[in-house]
Amino acid sequence: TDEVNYSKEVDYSITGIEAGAGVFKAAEDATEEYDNLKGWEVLASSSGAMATALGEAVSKEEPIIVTGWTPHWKFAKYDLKYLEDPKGVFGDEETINTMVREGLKEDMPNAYKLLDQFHWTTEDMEEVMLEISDGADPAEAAAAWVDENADKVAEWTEGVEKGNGESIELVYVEWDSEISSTHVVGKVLEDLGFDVSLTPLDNAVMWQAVANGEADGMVAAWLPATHGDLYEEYKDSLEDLGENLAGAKIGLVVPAYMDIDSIEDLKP
Ligand code: PBE
Repeated sequence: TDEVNYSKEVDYSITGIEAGAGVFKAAEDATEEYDNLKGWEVLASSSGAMATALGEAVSKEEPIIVTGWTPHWKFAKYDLKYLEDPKGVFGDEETINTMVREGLKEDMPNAYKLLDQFHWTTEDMEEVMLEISDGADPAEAAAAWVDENADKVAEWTEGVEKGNGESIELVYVEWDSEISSTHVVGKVLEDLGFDVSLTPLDNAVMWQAVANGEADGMVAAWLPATHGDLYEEYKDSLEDLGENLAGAKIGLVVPAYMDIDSIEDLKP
C-alpha cells in the first residue's frame, strides 16, 4: 500500500528547541524509552526556530513533530494536538513556580512579597504570548496586559510598599512562556518603583544564578518533572515561593491533520 509513513517524511527526527530545555531532554529520553523511536534524532535549535518550522509545515500541510508545551500561543494559531505518551516520559500536568535567592526576604521584603503573590492563569499568559507572537515588543505587550488587568495586579501588590529605585534582577530563558511572565512581573516591579533588569540565560545557568545569589529571582521553574533535575541540584540554596501558574504541560506536538494519536503510532 502507499500508506503514509510520517516517520520517514520527518526523516526520523523531532524538531526540538534549546538543548538545555527540559522538554528537549524528555524528547531524547523518549527516543530511548520507545522502541519505535530508536535511532531518532532530536534536533537542537531555538524556541523561535521551532515555531517558524511548525508554521511553515502547517502552511504546506506537511508532517512535523515538535517538542511542545502549554501555555503557548501555537495552540491558538494552529490546529495542533499532543501525541499520547503511554510510557509517561513527558510527565503529567505541572506548575510553574517562582524561585528567589536566599536572603531576598530580608534584603528586599517588598519585592519578595510581590514575587510571592504573583500568580495567574494559562489564559492570562497566553494573552501576552499571542500579542508578542503577533509582533508586539515583549515590554509593550506586558505593559498593555498590566494596564488591562488592574484587578489581578492589585492582588499581587496587596500590602506591598513602593520601592525606592532599588535594583532587582530577574533571570529567565527566551521561551515564549517565560518571556511573557518575566516581562509582566518586571513591569509590575518597575511600576512599584524598583530598578528592574531582566536577563535572558540558558536554563541551567538561570537556576544557578538564583542559587548562587547572582540574580534575585525567576518565575520560570517548571515542576515537578521538566526542571526536576535542576530543582534537586539547587533546592537547598534557593527559596521556592510556590506556583505562579497551574496547568502547564510538555510533550510531543503535531498538527491535527496528522493521522496519528500516540507516540506509539509512529512507524519504526
Ligand atoms: N519549556 C518552556 C521549558 C520550560 C518552559 C517547556 C520549553 C523547558 O522545557 O525546560
